[in-house]
Amino acid sequence: MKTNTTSTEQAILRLLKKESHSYLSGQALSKAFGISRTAIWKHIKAIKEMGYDIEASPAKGYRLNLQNLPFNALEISSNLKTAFIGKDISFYEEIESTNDAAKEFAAKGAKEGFTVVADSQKKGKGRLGRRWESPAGANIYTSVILRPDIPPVFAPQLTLVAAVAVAETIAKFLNPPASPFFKGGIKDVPPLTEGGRVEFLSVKWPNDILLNSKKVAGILTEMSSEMDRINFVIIGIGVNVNMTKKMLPEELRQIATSLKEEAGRELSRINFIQTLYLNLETWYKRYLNHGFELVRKAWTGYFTMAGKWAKIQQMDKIVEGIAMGIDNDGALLLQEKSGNITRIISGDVTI
Ligand code: BT5
Repeated sequence: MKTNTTSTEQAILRLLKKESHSYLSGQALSKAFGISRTAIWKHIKAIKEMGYDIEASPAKGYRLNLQNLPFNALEISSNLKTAFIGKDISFYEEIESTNDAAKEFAAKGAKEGFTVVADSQKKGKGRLGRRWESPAGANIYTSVILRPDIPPVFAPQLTLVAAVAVAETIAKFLNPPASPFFKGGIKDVPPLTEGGRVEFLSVKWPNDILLNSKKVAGILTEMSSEMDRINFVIIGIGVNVNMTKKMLPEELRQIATSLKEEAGRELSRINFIQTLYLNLETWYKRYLNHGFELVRKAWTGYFTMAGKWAKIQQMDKIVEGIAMGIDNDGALLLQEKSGNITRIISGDVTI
């Protein structure tokens, strides 16, 4: 599928969107753009190749179906309310890994807020060389370049910043509040819970988001730094939006889920990623301006595992104890049988 548009195609699309309630004749378009009807027809053909659903009637003209807009950079950018995240988007139908691509862009000097988005990944990455299943046409795979002026040791806190942003985005789509934000652009998002079976949303330390105890999103933070300063951080986010269980390998079907599986209906990936970028930007700015405490509080609000017995698989050992929450640095606090409280900096948690 074609993923880039010329400026004329973008202008035609804007007009088609504005006039989507009725047909626009080839003649009217030709007059509006000062080009022949054949040229218009060619542009429309190119726009259709991008996945836009345009009805063409020889008698009436062209009409765009707004209900079925393709997932691409142009749609993600239109009406995006952020100041810098997603202002520049590099979009791919298929890519190895958005994190790897973002790293290359960052190394070449891409600005803070530059994002990579893909419809599918061939080598989607989890932590420690694990694989992130990334089927096409259903989910969100995006990587955001950040250049925070913080000491490198604090970088893991950014995973928690992103986790709060993802959890908040999911929460908004489950039950959107009548906030001013929803009045501006991302309106008409119906509550996902209607007819669905969403019971709870939780964060799992350090990088998972769970819906009804199954993984719905994961975050992979990577960094390039000197001893005392960060060159860039890549926040990679994968959210299972409209994926069905069948799109996953057998062994993941019990532990993974999607918003659609839990809520019982499709969701607009465009609306979702726009909200996600806005929430990420808001939490990132809050973190830079006010420190980690606000993030810690918000994250703790989604941490439903507090007080539960947890097992932490680390590189060389397993630690067990009661999950207490996170400390001021973002480390997991675990009360071991002896009563000692251990700070966990890395590892995989099972409850
Ligand atoms: C993660 O790793 O959860 C981080 C996932 C980050 C993915 C994004 S997508 C955009 C960006 N580009 C990339 O290449 N990556 C990032 P981890 O905690 O290691 O979890 C990996 C484990 O989750 C796997 O071993 C599976 O058990 C499970 N898993 C794999 N694919 C999944 C999926 N689509 N949904 C839910 N669970 C999945």
